[in-house]
Parts: sequence; C-alpha cells; structure tokens
Amino acid sequence: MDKAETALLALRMRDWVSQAGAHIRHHIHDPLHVQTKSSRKDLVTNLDKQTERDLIAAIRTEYPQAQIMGEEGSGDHVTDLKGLVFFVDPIDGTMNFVKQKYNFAIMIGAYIDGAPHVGVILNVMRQELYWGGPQLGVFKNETPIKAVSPLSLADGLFGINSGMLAYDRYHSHQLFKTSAGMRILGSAGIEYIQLLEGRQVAYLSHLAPWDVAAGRVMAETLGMSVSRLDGHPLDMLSSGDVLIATAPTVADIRAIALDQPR
Ligand code: 2AM
Ligand code: CA
Ligand code: CA
Ligand code: CA
Repeated sequence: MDKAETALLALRMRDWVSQAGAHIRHHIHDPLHVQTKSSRKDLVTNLDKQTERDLIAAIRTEYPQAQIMGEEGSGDHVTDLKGLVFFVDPIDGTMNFVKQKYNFAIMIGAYIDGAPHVGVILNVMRQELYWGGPQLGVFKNETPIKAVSPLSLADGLFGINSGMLAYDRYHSHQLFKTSAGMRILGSAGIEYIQLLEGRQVAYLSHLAPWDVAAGRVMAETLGMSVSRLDGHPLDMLSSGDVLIATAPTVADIRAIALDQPR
C-alpha cells in the first residue's frame, strides 16, 4: 500500500471509530445488558456486540477483500495473516465501561502480511483519538506525537495486569518496588495511551491479538518494544503475556521477571 492509500485507510479507520464512539457516548446512560464470558471479571455488553457489528460492517463495505478478527465473534475465523487484516476491539475495558462509564477505548489495528500498518485507539469519553503507523507517524487528534524518552524502570511508572500483581507473577511485587510506581488502568488501550504520551514506561499483561494490535503499531513507530515477555516476537494469531516498554525498561523488567542475570 503506498502512502496515499495508507493515509486514506487511516482516515477511514479514524472515521469508523469516531462514529462508533459518538454512538456509545449517545447511549452511555441507557440500560445495559451485561453477560459474563470466561469469569465474573470478564464481561460483554450489548454495546460491545453492537459496536463490533457496526465497525465490521463499515470495514467490509470499504475493504471487502480484507480479513477481520473481532473480539466478540462477528468477524472472520482468521487462521493466517496474509494480505490486509483488521483487528477489532469494539470496547476495550468493558469492566470500566460498565462500572465507571469512563476509561475505555475503541481500537482497530490494520496489518499487511503480518506487518503493523495503521493503528487507531479512541479514548471514548475524552474524545482523544490516537492514530498512526510507520508510514505516517503518530498523532493525537491532529497533533504529532514525538518519540518517547528512553527512561528506565526506576525512573518511570509501570502499568500491569491486576491479576499478575495480585498473585505476584513474574516477581511483580519486586517490579513494583523497583519502578517509580505501578498503575492499573483496566484497559489495554488506555495503558497504551499512557505509553505513547510518555506518562508510563511499561505495560505488562496477558493480551489477545485485538488487545495488542492497534497500540503495537503506534508504540513501535515511536521506538518502543512490543514482544512476548520472554523476548519472543508477538504472534498476532494467539494470546500471551506481552510486554510493551522503552528499551532500557525491557531489560530492567526481564532481569527481574525472568531472573535473568544482567
Ligand atoms: P476487554 O475489556 O476488551 O476484555 C483489563 O481487563 C484489560 O485486559 C482490558 O484491556 C481487557 O480487554 C483485557 N483482557 C484481556 N483478556 C481479558 C479477560 N479474560 N478478562 C478481562 N479482561 C481481559
Ligand atoms: Ca472482553
Ligand atoms: Ca480488549
Ligand atoms: Ca473488548
């Protein structure tokens, strides 16, 4: 895809998530139908499902040849990464959406032959749209975002999955003590935004492809590392423990989390 086609794709993605965000804000006080998925902390609502259907219908109209992986099941059964692939998370931070009506995001990542191409994350209630990719740079609404400074773990705030911290997985209590502090935001998309803005130096969580895809495009464009915690490259077809961080922080975290000598 050349730069003009990529810019058009980014524009369309921004339009889709903006319209979906406006729809959610319009219905924010409507009664919700909430169901549990894998556990009582894993929720889905009628608006997650509706938003995914709307986003996927919009994608199919304009990019009928693309494959689409969606969290709530309206997409394709994607088994390879050939061609243009969209990863759709219609509401990221559904627990926040239900309990706070705040701190949730809409995310779409577009990849070509497995390579990150365009990512879009909308902080729905704040109406802050982060978008970009390697050919475009990264923007917050219309303002370019510069590369983040390469802070170490001791100098930065660290975002983590609450379950990992609660059960001290990967020596996360030691990671907590070594960092400048920990923050648990309840949405991978909102965590990614903190990294893009340079407000946090790392995020560690168990994530699915739709949780990772959009933010990975932008984080890598700004020079951050996105990989499995053990250092393996991400597999965009499966879930796993993912570390997103500045380069010095990656080394600091792996040394503690995996007991690696430095
Ligand atoms: P979700 O709200 O789209 O499900 C904190 O819960 C973060 O982890 C959210 O971004 C959430 O995305 C994601 N997450 C991934 N797997 C999850 C699970 N099994 N239960 C709850 N949240 C999950
Ligand atoms: Ca979910
Ligand atoms: Ca998610
Ligand atoms: Ca979701």
